Amino acid sequence: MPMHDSEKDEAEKLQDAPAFEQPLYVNRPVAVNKQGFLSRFDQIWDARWFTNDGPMVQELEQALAEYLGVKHCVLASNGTAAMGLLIDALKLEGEVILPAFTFVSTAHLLTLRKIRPVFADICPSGHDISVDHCRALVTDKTTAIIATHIWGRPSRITELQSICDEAGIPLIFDAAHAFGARFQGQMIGRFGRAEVFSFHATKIFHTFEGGAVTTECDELADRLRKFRNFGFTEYDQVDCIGTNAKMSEVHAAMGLANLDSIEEILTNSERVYEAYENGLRSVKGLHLAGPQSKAETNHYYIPVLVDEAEFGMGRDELVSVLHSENVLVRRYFYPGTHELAPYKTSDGNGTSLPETKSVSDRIVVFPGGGSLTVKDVGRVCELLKRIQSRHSHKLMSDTRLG
Ligand code: T4K
Repeated sequence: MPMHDSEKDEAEKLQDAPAFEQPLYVNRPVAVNKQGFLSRFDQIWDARWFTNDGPMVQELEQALAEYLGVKHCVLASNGTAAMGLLIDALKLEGEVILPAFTFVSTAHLLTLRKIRPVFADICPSGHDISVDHCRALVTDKTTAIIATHIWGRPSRITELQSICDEAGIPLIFDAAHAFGARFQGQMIGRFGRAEVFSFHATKIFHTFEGGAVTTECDELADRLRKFRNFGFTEYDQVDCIGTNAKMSEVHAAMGLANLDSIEEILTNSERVYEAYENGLRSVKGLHLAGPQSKAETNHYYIPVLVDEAEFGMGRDELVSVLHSENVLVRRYFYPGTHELAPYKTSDGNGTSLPETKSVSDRIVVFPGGGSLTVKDVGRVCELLKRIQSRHSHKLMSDTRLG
């Protein structure tokens, strides 16, 4: 089929300047309440109280506990430090089950503590940990399950809780993606023995760097607070081994400013998600991996599966074309953690996780959430259609030449 002039123009345009003058990043940090941050920064400056469980940290802990509807929120310097505190406070050992399709930080924390990470496969529908595989992996050495609420959507909480109850082990959630998400109408943060958030700059709610453990358990919260401050109980009393995982006042100030704007952030995120939902409907072969229930997601992530046969181009080629157009999509999470160098050679070696492999080979995460506009999304979806049509014309003319 010959190319029309207008299509030729488009094709040439695609080859010249990138479609977006400024890069579109995946999860570019939300920056909505500068004044709220600066006024708190002034207070910190005047009070000259910069860290060590200061007033802003205490205020943010209380505000977050209220917002999430949970008894305790223990802030930490980042999400990985928060998960480390929890693993130590619960005295985990032996084996811990976690999904391979997640960020690598938890596997590292376990391995550094000589705990064996046992990688479970995921459900093809939600990309969350497979309940059936978890059940099959529990042994008498298993001391916990750490499930990730992937893409800001709740895991299958009820089913996982019953496996843990039967085995007499704690259920922990990596809620790094899931601030603002809900399960059965209640905010994520109050489920399992504890949940762990990342408040990294790229998360929907952030404190520049930061994290938290949330729990209903008084004793666990006390232990976490001790562990995050070198084991100190009193001014000069240390009654256990601990570390430094404290959050500073400036980080807490950013959290308070963002919490003031959380409804606006969540609403924008939902608008952007819906714009992708509409726009991608007309792009054959790109499938937005939808949540189980739209009422339960925070809408912050735009995970898309590429069907090579339908779209006409494989995932990796699409990523590289989009990068050349300044749409800096990411292959989160590729490869599965069990296939990363440190785990390939350890006990993870040879583990076959077909769903993890299938999803991680096809997934591409688009810029979404906080910093994007609905108009940007429209332009991204138009660009995708142009890429698809240019590619199919190129294939046809190559075939003819061949
Ligand atoms: N569990 C899960 C499921 C997680 O996703 C994470 C972290 C954790 C646990 C651990 O929590 P933390 O210890 O991190 O609190 C990023 C983040 O560093 C990491 O926090 C995050 N997950 C992971 C998925 O992504 P990179 O290496 O991919 O980030 P980077 O620098 O490439 O940034 C991502 C995008 O954001 C880029 O497109 C650029 C843009 N960006 C980034 C920063 C930092 C900006 O525009 N401005 C910025 O300031 O790891």
